[in-house]
Amino acid sequence: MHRLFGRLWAAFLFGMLLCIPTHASAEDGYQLWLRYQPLSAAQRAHIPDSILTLGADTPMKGAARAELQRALDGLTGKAPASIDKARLDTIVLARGADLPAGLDAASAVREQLRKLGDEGYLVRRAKLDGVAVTLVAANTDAGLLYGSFAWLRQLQLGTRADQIALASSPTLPLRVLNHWDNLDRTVERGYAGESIWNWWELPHIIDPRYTDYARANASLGINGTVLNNVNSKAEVLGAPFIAKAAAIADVLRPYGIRVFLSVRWSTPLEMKQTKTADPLDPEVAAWWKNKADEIYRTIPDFGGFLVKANSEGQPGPQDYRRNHADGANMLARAVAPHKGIVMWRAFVYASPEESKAGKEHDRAVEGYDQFIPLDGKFDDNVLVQVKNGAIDFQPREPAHPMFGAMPKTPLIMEFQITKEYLGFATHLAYLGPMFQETLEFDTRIGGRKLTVADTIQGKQGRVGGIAGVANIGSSRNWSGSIFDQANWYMYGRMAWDQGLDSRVIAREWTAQTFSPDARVVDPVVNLMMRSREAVVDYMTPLGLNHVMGSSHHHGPAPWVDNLERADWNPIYYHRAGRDGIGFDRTAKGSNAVAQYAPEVARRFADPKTTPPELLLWFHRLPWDYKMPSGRTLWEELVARYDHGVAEAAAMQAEWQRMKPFVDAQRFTDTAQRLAQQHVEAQWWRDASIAYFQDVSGLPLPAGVRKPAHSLDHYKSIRFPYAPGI
Ligand code: BDP
Repeated sequence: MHRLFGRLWAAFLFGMLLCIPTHASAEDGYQLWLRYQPLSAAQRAHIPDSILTLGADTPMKGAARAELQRALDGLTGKAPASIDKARLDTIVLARGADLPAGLDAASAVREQLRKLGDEGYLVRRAKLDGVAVTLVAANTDAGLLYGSFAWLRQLQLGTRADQIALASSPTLPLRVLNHWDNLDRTVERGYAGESIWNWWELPHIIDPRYTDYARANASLGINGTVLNNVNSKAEVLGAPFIAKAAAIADVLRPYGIRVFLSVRWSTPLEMKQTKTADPLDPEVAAWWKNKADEIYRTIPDFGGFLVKANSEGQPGPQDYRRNHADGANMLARAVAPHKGIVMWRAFVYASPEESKAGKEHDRAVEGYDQFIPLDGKFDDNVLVQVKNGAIDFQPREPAHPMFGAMPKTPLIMEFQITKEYLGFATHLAYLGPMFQETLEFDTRIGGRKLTVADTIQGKQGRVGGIAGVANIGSSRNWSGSIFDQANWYMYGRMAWDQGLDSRVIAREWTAQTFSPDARVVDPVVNLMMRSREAVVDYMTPLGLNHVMGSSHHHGPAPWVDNLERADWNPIYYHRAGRDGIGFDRTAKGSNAVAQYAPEVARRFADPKTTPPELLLWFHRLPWDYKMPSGRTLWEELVARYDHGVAEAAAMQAEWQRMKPFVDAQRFTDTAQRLAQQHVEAQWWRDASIAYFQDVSGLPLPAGVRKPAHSLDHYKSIRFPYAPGI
């Protein structure tokens, strides 16, 4: 008892030094899910009064301690000054190597830590010098940080402090955010204000927001961030920008987050420091090697490069008749001596010889066609980053056929958290069910159950990672809307564990963001869980896709047929005419189905065994095709649009019932967005029905309401100042 008290006294004094008073702030969403509101008296009775970190002090342990202190201040509603000696309780943070002699459970803890890897943690009750404590144990400081956040999450969810027992480790080593942030602070597909990175003021002026960004990500276990847009610029690799990135890296490091950069393939050429960007040219390889050395001198734990090459007009190795492996490997060799990696994107949809003699081209097959032959040709530190679906972040896509098809190459799953194609930050669409749908997709590769999650976790080949295109900006609430924070949260939780259920994650987020009261959690979670399907129904039902307004992707535009490339036009995707609608990806059409394992290919090849949700993705069918519901395809399509609008109305009504439980600011902001979502859902429905009625020449099914305006009206609507372009 006395020894422990001595340790605590030292911890307490240290805590006093660190203690920064917190001010109760308005509920404007800035605190995200780390609100640390006072707990109920019953819960509070069991909460530790003090924090003890064992072993040598490090910035990461300091970060964990500061977070615990901040949280305990908030959760207990008091400063830590009043240690109640009669009911002394403490939270002890110790790495396996630092477990103290007086710990009763030491050998059991060591045993468990053996299974928890570099980033895992263990939280349990134990006795130290005979006194009950809460122990957070891990093999590394990062584990201690994650364990501290996990413990705080449980407290915020309403679990009593003395009943928390946790053991967890991440399923993937690489869990990153991709910022599509430009150097002028605009954000490609960003709907939450400017970039949080104030490039102009960096590296001299450090916005405290960078620390809060790091805290939020560390609370989820995100351990990497790509600072800039995949459509990158040569300047990113100039000395001034490297210094700016280094300043951000310094802030993120204590939170276990490594910094990466998106690089433009032609950088050395554009900087006029080489005569070519050919990856096989020794001068080019030497340039990249020197550049990597330069970066690592300022950012010793730099993560590596993310590359978008030969995609949407970006330069790449194919400009020199080299392939993606040639390009990726050259960069990989530059960062390999520093243990860096290259994340090479597979988002390509046009081959170099694309216009191969007028042959019908299916954008959906291109990534697979270009990359599968390269399996086994990439260096060990190259990971190929694949979007969740083969087209482009649509409200619903079947899983990309590349998952599982490259067993010798580690793949990174790329999800889009920012809602470019799902209503920006205006529409409430919780993406949890969508990400889960992809991760759980059974590839049947090898004729056995093999989910997409299994393929990136290395259950079939090499271990990969996960990336999320961030929805984070400088808007006060970070994500443009409160409910868009849930998508950031959900992404981070699923990045840690792909087996987590999206509903469970929604419950966690709601409890921490609003209140653990069941009168809030149950209805809000129900609203969230139906939201993405509502969006699918009013925007892209039955497997339709890519029918959004040109370039900004806001609103319906299924009629667009005049864009430069055929596969940028909505009419290319839906192929609607008098005789039917949909894209034939069976053997009679592009045969994209053949890219899946035989069992899956067979299922998708037959409209009868294709899930209705993906029907028009794989099949072109007559309007009077009989659906499982007994309706014709046309009737079903119209019914789905109507259902989507009804869902938007229901979501709006459900939120209204939350008024007594939610603070005015967040309630009103959300209510306004839901009202606008309902209006836009109606617009999507009306414009789409008006158009498909026009091309099909069919009358509206009986009892269906006519679109409010003429097709010409919908076609005339323009959005010259839509955000995110
Ligand atoms: C598309 C976006 C575009 C991105 C591209 C990509 O519209 O802004 O640059 O994806 O992922 O969906 O590279």
